Order: sequence, then C-alpha cells, then structure tokens
Amino acid sequence: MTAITVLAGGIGGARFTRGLLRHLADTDPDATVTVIVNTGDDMWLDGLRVCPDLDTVMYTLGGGINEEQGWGRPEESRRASAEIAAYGRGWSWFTLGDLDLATHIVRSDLLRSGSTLSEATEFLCRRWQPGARLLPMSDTPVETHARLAIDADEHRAGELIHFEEWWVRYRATVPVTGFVQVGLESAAPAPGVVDAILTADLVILPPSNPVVSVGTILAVPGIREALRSTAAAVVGVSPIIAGAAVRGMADACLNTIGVQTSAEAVGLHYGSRAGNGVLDGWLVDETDAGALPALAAAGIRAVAVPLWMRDAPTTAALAAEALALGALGAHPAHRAHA
Ligand code: FO1
Repeated sequence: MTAITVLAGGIGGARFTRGLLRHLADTDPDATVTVIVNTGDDMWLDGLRVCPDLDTVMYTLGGGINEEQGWGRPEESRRASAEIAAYGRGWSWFTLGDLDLATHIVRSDLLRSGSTLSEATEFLCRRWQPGARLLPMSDTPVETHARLAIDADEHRAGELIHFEEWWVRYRATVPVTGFVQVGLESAAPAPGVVDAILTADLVILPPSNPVVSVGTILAVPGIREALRSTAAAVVGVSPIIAGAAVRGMADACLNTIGVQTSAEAVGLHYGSRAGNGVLDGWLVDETDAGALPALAAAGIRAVAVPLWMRDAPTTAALAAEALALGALGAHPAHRAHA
C-alpha cells in the first residue's frame, strides 16, 4: 500500500494535497496520505491558540475552506471580532471570523484540558474528515518572527514581530533582516512525524512558502535528517513560476534570506540529497525549462510540467507528475546509503 507524506504550509500546500487526494481516489484508493503541517504561523490571540496552516489544510481538505480567500470559512461574519476590537483588544487587521473562532475555542479548550496540539488536531479532524492524517510539525510552540529593518508604527527597527503581523498587517512590505523561529531549539518533531517520513514510499514538498512554511518544518531538529535518510524519494514542486511567486509574498521571504526568486534558485536552495540537501526530484513549470541543466548538474532530477493549479483537474495532473517523478526513485547515490 502506498504511503505518501507531504510537508505543507498553508494555501498552496493545502490545494496541492487536495489534488493529490483526488488523483489517488481514482488511481490508488488504498494509498494513505500524511500531511506534516507548519505551525510557525501559530499564535495566542484573544486568549485562543490560532493555527493558520493547520486550519487551512483541515478546512481545504475537509470542504470547509473559503475558496476565494484560501483561508478561513465561507459566509463568515465578524460580530465577535468587532466586539473584541470595540474593547481595544486583539489584532484589528487579522480577521477571526465567527465560524473560525469556534475552531480556535475548541482547540484552546482541548489544549487547556491537557491535550497536545497533535491530539487537538486529531479531534478537530474527526469533524472535518480531511481524508489524510494531519500532524503538526511539533507539539511545542515554534513561532516565526520577523526582525524589522526599520521602525514601523509602534515597533522599532531591530524588534521581532510575529510573522502574521508582518505578513497581514504589513503585507510583507516592511523590510526585515531575517526570520527567527522562536522556540525552535527546544522543539521536537511531533509524535509520528519522523516515522511518517522514514516509512513513506514518497515524500512531497508541495508549492508552499519555501522559507517560512517548508523551511520552518525542515528547521525542527530531526526533520531534515529524516528527509535525508528516508528510503523514499523526496520530490518538490516549485512555488515560483517564471520568476514570480505563485501566491502570497514568497519573494519577500526569499529576498530576506538572499535566495533569488526563481524555480532554479529555490530548487538549489533545497539542494540535492546527493549533496547535503533534501531533494531527489524537482518539478518546475514549462516556462522554467531553462533551469533543468543547472538542477541536473546539482544532482536534482528536474522535470518541466504545467505547474499552475487552476482547478481540480490541473491540480490532480500536477500531483500525478509528482508521483511519476517519485516513481523514478530516490537519487541513485542516495540509494547507496539506504
Ligand atoms: N490572511 C490575511 O491576509 N488576512 C487575515 O485577516 C487573515 C486572518 C486569518 C485568520 C485565521 C487563519 O487561519 C488564517 C488567516 N489569514 C489571514 C491567512 C494567514 O495569514 C495565512 O494563511 C498563513 O499564515 C500564511 O500561509
């Protein structure tokens, strides 16, 4: 039976995984999918634990996502958050809709009752039935913060602000000098995470933000090592097409860490498992076929395919390409260690 493990952030990773599940339903219905989800965007807000990427994956796979937004629930209202703002509390620029609040309330209730984030996630998924197992990358908090390069409103240059404030309040337009994963040094992979990577037949890095989503997951002690040692092929999907981020402001994140915004640069940033990287294969868009020689020279098996996830069929077709590339197996040099 095919076991596939996906390391995902928010919108791009969720949509790719939805396409993967649709493709597998037709071609390999006994396959199982585990999604290891970034928790670096999580925060305590209004006394509630908010987990943007876990919720985006859960809602997207469970049929409860606001499709246009890519996050949150459809037909939302903001009565509770308006009342919170009336008290002068909370983040007025970060919308917690009334329906979405119920998820944060139930999760916070479970956490306060002693559940781990993994257990709370499993509980929430009983309602949404995502069709995949969702694992937080870690059960201990690892929150991505951005270090401001200049003053911004009440913040001084040099100060760390939560990633979501940089991302949503400032739309990643305020220059930052780097990202800090607060809590990383004491974090461990959540139960089942390393095993899901080591026992997979295929590991996929979907087109999530390579810095603050996939990068954060890879930074959790033990996860990069698991990727480098698994017998499974590791295949990534470029989040950059023709020099532009497919969604979000991934280019602002890449600029911050000094990586060019190109399919080639991101593939080389992840690196080949024949070297000290994590990839065996890398899918780039047909417009980026010029990157194939450099990627091959770096030991990465790269293929140029249509990468735009326009709708269900194109997303399922992209998932099929990732499976096909994965079927070529782990990098020959790597197999020697296996
Ligand atoms: N993104 C926004 O651009 N504006 C928001 O007000 C906002 C609120 C929000 C609430 C809950 C949640 O789960 C996600 C939310 N997001 C919002 C999206 C979030 O910033 C991104 O999904 C991820 O953090 C980046 O992948």
